[in-house]
Amino acid sequence: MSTTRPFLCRLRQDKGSILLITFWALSFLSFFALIMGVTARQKMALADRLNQRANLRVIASAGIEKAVSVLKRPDMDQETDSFKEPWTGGFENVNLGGAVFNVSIVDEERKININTASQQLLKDFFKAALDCPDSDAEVMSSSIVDWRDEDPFSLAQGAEDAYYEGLENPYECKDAKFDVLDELLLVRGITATIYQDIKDHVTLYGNGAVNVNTASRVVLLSLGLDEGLAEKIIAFRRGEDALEGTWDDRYFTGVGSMGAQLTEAGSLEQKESAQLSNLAASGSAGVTSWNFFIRSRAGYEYKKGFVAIGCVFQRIPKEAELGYDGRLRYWRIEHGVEGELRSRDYGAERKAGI
Ligand SMILES: [Ca+2]
Ligand SMILES: [Ca+2]
Ligand SMILES: [Ca+2]
Repeated sequence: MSTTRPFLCRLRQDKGSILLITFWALSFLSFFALIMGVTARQKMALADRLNQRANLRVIASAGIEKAVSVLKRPDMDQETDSFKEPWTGGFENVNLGGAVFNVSIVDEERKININTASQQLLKDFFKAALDCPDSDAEVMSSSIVDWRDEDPFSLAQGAEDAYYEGLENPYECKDAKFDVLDELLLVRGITATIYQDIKDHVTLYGNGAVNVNTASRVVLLSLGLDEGLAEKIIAFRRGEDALEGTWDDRYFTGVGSMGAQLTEAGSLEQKESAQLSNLAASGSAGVTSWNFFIRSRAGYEYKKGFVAIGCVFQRIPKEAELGYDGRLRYWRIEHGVEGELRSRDYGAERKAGI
């Protein structure tokens, strides 16, 4: 008896220890499996998202390709560019690979080129776009000129190193042309709010001649035309149905013939005729567009993510035949979910931005 009892006790203790170890081992394995499961699910979700993004990127690129092929079509009049051309309006809700893409195309020549515009043109632009006091327009336009000119001498209301180096967070005046539109935010007098108000009317592309066939009311006013004449130009372009981008739209065949075309379509006052003569003499207007901002946005109908590509395409007429070649001058990719931009990558000529 005395030898059997301790043996039985030891056996019971060993069994208890084995059970305890087994219990802990099972618990650990279950926990490990749970962690593995969660990690695997996260990895699968990430892979799915990356896969989706890669697909959307290809689909958004297809939208850019489609826009470029339209812009290179050989059946377009190379002497004029207007809203009558097939690129106008872009493309809406194109289905591809289970997703949808939307493309907008805007010619850059409808805008004011901040690298080439004179101080007076910039001043008139600020007054037209912002309805601001003359003194504010003077400061912003002079400061843009000082920002891009190579000299260190400030215009009366402009700004060079002395101004920028006196700021709380000092920096130097660039003394070179704008590489990206965002640089405007560094120029004296241009706040984030003002930048938002003007960014769709300004460009870095083209030779500075604004296309009167596509320019907005604000840009037409900046060119020294009065409100009444700007309205007449827009009404002429829209045609009988008063809508832009429809079959009955009209266009100007040259800046010098605007007066005659407007007179034929209605009436033109003497002072308006004088404004058009000044415009033709200034060389700041034209009837053609060569640079186009294309934005292609792809997304799935029932999923939130999107990929958007923005680029500037410059078309170049072919030498021996009709139609165009071209080059991409700027490329930007954005991806995110609805209402929230997650990231932004740059490619192509990153410097020449919008
Ligand atoms: Ca300067
Ligand atoms: Ca200067
Ligand atoms: Ca129309």
